[in-house]
Amino acid sequence: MMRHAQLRRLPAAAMRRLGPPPAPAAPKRSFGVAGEAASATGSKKPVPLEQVMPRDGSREDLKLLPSSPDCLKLHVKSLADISLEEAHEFVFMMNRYGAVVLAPQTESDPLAVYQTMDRWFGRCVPHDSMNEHGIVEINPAKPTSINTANPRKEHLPHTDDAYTDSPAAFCTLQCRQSAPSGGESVLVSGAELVASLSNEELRTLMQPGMVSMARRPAADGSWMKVSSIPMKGPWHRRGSMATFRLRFWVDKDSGWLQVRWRCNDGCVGEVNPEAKPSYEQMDAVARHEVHQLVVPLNPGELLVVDNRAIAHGRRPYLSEDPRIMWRKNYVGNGELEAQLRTGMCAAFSSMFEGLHSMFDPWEIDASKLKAE
Ligand SMILES: O=C(O)CCC(=O)C(=O)O
Ligand SMILES: [Fe+2]
Repeated sequence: MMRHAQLRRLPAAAMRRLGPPPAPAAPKRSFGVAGEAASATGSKKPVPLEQVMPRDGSREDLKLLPSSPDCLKLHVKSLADISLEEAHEFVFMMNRYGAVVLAPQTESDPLAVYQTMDRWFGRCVPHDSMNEHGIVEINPAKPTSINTANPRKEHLPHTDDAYTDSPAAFCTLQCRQSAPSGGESVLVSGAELVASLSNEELRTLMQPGMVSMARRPAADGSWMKVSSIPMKGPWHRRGSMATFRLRFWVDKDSGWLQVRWRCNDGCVGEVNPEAKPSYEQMDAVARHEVHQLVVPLNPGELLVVDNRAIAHGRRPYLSEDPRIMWRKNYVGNGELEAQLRTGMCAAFSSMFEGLHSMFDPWEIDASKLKAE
């Protein structure tokens, strides 16, 4: 069984794929003397997290996108019938990069692909616009949100389900029709966002009620009421919005740091003034080309993304071009559960100390919440 198969490293293939380290970060800020965690008086100084999340390949467990989209491509004979070798390669690449483009050599039934995906990733995460197969069609002719409605506007980097209490572990995007004028997928490593902060800023962002957001279906652009979005655990309700503190969290079972991200794209409501500078800093990083990996997809190719390590989006394209993507998201409780680790990296560093206590689940007493 795949579940019990050991993850085998493939050094030669790995070396081929690693490529040069990503380009240096764009906006640089100063947090005081680098490496200095405490002053002479004992008061702690903010520590830049780029020190604990080096993006030069020196930290093996840190998921980082490669510098070329070719490195993400895994050629397989058929998506419906993947070999054990191909599955091993897929696991290796996912754990290294947090994203893989599965490129089939033979065109198979586009629905047959989901036999493999369902087996690998388990239960599908429901969406209000999904069809009977759990697939959401991304097509501006029948848009699902304000962000998919307008091709001429880029869909800014985000992680899916960022306004729910348990975002999908894996997103799959199958290209059915690509736009000649653009519409490429855009990926950003969550590590780039975190590395632009100090440990103090990260702590602030993890406080309750820092950012409010909700889904905005395309029909009228109205905010989708939080009552129709699954909410429990570390959430508050403010009017029709969810306000949350867990822009980042540590998975209690794996101890890995996970990201939840949305650029300020119209689905974000209020940002607490305390969190504003760090949110804006990360927003600038996510929008900056130097941190974005542009991934063109051909019809039949399928992009798989670790939704807790990598943000995804889409480049603009001309409205007259047809473009169709199929999105299906997963909980991650399938055959590959034991081999794939979601999240950016292990959070064992002392920089993250004290943050675990914030992840103890607590239930909101719904009767005490007043919908405005
Ligand atoms: O259009 C795309 O490629 C991405 C769409 C997307 O990210 C979404 O609907 O959540
Ligand atoms: Fe998305």
